[in-house]
Amino acid sequence: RPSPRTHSYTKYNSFDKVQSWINSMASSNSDLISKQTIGNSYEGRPMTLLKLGKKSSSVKPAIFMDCGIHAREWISPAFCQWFVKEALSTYGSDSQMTSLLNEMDVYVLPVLNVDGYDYTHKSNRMWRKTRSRRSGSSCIGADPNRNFNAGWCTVGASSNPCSDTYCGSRAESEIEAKNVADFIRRNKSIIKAYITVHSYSQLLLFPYSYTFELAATHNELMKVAEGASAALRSLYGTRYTSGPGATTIYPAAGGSDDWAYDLGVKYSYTFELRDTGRYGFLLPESQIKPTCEETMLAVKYIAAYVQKN
Ligand code: ING
Ligand code: ZN
Repeated sequence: RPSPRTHSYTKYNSFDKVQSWINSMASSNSDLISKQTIGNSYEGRPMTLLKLGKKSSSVKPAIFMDCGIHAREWISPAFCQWFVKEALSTYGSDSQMTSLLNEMDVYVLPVLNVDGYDYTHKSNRMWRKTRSRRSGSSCIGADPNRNFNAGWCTVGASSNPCSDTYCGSRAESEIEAKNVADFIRRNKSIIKAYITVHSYSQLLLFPYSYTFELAATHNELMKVAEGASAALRSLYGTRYTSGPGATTIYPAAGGSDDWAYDLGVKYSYTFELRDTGRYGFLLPESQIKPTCEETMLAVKYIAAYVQKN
């Protein structure tokens, strides 16, 4: 059975519900899934990573995907949950998923900013940042997607702790960003693709955001993004724009995709899911299913490309 009977994939689940779902998924599907904690958050919550893939005696190449780096972007963790469910329930019947999980491992971090995500459910729905405290300011948190070591705090980020795009006191000052960066550095030789899921704007972004310079493999990144966007659009007609972050959304330093790319992860993408602003972060639960279904096609497109390259 791919999921506990009580879990809903078409609701925005609380951190506690996601955490118990992670635990029961990992214990009831042990031939295809395992979990590991990559560290704890500032407030002590576990950051639990799921590893999907057929067990193998040889070292498999991998894809890393995180959701929920920004607390209020609730459709993002909903997508990671959907992805895990779909992967497990279509393995063995969908030829692409079967081949993907036979040949590669997919690491899924359903909620990166665990403290912020919990806070959006309990106190402030529009919170974006982490929940770290610092001396000298009563403002809380830093933007985890300005905290990676990629042109850190040079553009599109603030050094004011009260700003929503506060870059932190130094690169990886936020333990949640450091835990992810440490995992990716440790597994650098096997991680072939990095995918990070945000909302909203319907964009498929790739490096760079911290500079207007084009990535060394710009043409290939663009080709794969356009293929993925076309696959997404084929289901319900949802239009995505593809391109480098700096010119497609705005210049911003310290993003995880730029950092992963410069580390050597050749395929590095940021999704900005539905919608284009009608509901924004408050995307109705009725849109979870169609959004996840169409996004699956784009992620599977990227995965298939990575698998054969
Ligand atoms: N958008 C991203 C943000 O962190 C982004 C855009 C992507 C910036 C990649 C830098 C690098 O601002 C949202 N909606 O969070
Ligand atoms: Zn975001």
